Amino acid sequence: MTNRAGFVALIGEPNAGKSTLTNRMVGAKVSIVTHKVQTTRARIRGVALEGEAQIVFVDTPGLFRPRRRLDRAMVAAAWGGAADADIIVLLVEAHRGITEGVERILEGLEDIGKGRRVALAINKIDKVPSERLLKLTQDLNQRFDFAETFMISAEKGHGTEHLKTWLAEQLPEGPWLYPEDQIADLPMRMIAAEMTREKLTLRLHQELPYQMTVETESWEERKDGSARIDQVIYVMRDGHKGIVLGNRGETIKAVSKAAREELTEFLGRRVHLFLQVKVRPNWLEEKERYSEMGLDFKDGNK
Ligand SMILES: Nc1nc2c(ncn2[C@@H]2O[C@H](COP(=O)(O)OP(=O)(O)OP(=O)(O)O)[C@@H](O)[C@H]2O)c(=O)[nH]1
Ligand SMILES: [Mg+2]
Repeated sequence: MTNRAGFVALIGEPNAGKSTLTNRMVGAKVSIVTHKVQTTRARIRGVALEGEAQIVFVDTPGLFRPRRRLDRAMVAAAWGGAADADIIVLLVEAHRGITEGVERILEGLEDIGKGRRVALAINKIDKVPSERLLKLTQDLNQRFDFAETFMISAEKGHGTEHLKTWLAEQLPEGPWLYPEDQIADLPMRMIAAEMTREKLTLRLHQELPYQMTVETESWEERKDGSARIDQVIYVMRDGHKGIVLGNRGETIKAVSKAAREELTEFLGRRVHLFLQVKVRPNWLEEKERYSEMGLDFKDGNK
């Protein structure tokens, strides 16, 4: 049998379930997930095997109307991921249907989708009665020439195996792109920062998750086999620092505990995690913050 390999970009509106699907396909948590929009900020590659095929899933930031420099860099990263992929899968939320945001993505696909296969995955089918799905499938296929339509629940796992098999069949023949046991292509320090950002996002309200970033400052391997990881949480105002710390440091303690537990499981060894909060009013305009996130600063220019 010949090997197959290639890139599959998952695109869609924020919150569509792209990261949930990436993790399910890979069989491990490589990309963070929250109930809030705009969780993923950069392209996250997760590697899955299906028979003779190695499928490199490219999880992307959600596509929305950008306002800030960070938003623009995120949206550019998402379209860039689609433009580099062998296959694009557009995720649409079953219960929300064809929103204005979806319409805009379909317009973008007219261009970026040219010359490559674009599949449609209607996600979160567990949230709607199945009668509604047929109509939505028809409407979407009238608007764009999808190679195939899948009805899935990324969270529950419905229909995802079928999608995976199909994707494996469509990929070009060729050698695998990563070693057989590799599941992610992101530096460990970034994965670790993402885990902390997820725990923060889950606990902070309103705009705060969008006004902070997390970076791993140092990573020390200790003789006893454990790792000491120091991270900085950048916020924009003094008031935000107080909220992140919480009453008597409760919030940061809970975040640190949750992130440490997840990291310990991911690494399979003991982790000492130290978090520090720094106020940096202008971090959204700093080039270095973008490279730390895996984003192109230039993409944020108007
Ligand atoms: N009910 C249901 N919820 C789902 C399903 N898939 C994802 N979700 C939930 O939808 C929310 C968003 O999921 P994510 O995977 O973070 O979505 P995303 O598209 O990566 O979002 P961004 O990174 O913000 O663009 C989370 O609360 C998930 O648990 C599904 O099939 N059914
Ligand atoms: Mg995501």
